[in-house]
Amino acid sequence: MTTTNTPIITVQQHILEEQKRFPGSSGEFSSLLSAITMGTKMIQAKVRRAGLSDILGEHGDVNVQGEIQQKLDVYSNDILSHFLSLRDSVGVLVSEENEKPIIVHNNLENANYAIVFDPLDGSSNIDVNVSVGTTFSILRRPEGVGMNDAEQWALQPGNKQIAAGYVVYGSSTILVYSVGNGVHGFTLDPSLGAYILSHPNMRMPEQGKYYSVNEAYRDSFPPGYTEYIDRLRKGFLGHKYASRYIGSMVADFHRTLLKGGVFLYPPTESNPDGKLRLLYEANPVAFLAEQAGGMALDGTGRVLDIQPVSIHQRCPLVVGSRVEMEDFEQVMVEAGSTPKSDSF
Ligand code: P6P
Repeated sequence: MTTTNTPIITVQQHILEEQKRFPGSSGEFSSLLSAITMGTKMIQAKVRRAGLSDILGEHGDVNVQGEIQQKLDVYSNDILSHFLSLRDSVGVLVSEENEKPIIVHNNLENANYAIVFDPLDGSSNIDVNVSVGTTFSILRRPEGVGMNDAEQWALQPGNKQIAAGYVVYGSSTILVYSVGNGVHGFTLDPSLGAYILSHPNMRMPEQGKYYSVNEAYRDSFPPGYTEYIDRLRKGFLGHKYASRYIGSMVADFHRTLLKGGVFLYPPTESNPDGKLRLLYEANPVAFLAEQAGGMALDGTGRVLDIQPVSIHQRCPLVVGSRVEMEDFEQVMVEAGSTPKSDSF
């Protein structure tokens, strides 16, 4: 008899249960996810001590994005790459921090997965103690594609993801993931060093009260976006909205998943294709949003249907509750930005 009526379920136990949904899988899937859980536990330990171990400040190098790397970026990338490379089932790694894909096992026949990840999203917020996060997406090697074409392992539309998730390093450390069977959240208990199921079967509210966008760029948003944001500011469909913007996509999405509403990163003058990366930012959250009953659009259609052409390509992202998202879609159709579709 435990001291509580609520079963204590670790993420490892949960993954094993989910694993049963993949007939014939030999535990490689749970091994993959355990690499991510182990890596993020070590990342969070550094994040929690960032102010104490002179790890703050810039690493000095510049990453493929042209951004000055923070030391935690580098550490997080090294840690996740290390643990994932230990898994025989991993063939290719694609990280925001690496210009090219990393070929992990080019001679193992069961190296059939590509893991796409952003080791530390929101890193510009590290030095001011604002929540940051790790995102990941798991793809199966496309039929007939070998190691000599590593990019093709990752250049698949988001609807091909077999799993995706994130870890948000906030007031607590929470892992959220889905293997296509709903969305589940686990809170790290630092005293146990274990992720414990805290948010089973997460559902995004049908409608929320927050909208989330960097309004400083408002004047450069394409037609439709400002009209939509004005509708949110004035309130529609019966209630007023409040604005929340953290500036870390994982944290802004996590709030949207829990409370509903909408998060937007539209095209801007400096980022005409949007700032967020399709493969390891938009796709994972779009997968989770849809699994939780929400929607994710890029202003012209469904994010998960975008066929990627380069591993670091950007895309606009509007993600949130069904009510707000259907309204967004309608506004964009009227603005001529979105082709009329009957799929929503
Ligand atoms: P802006 C963080 O640097 C990030 O990549 C996302 O996590 C976040 O949503 C976005 O950039 C914030 O960008 O232009 O509003 O500062």
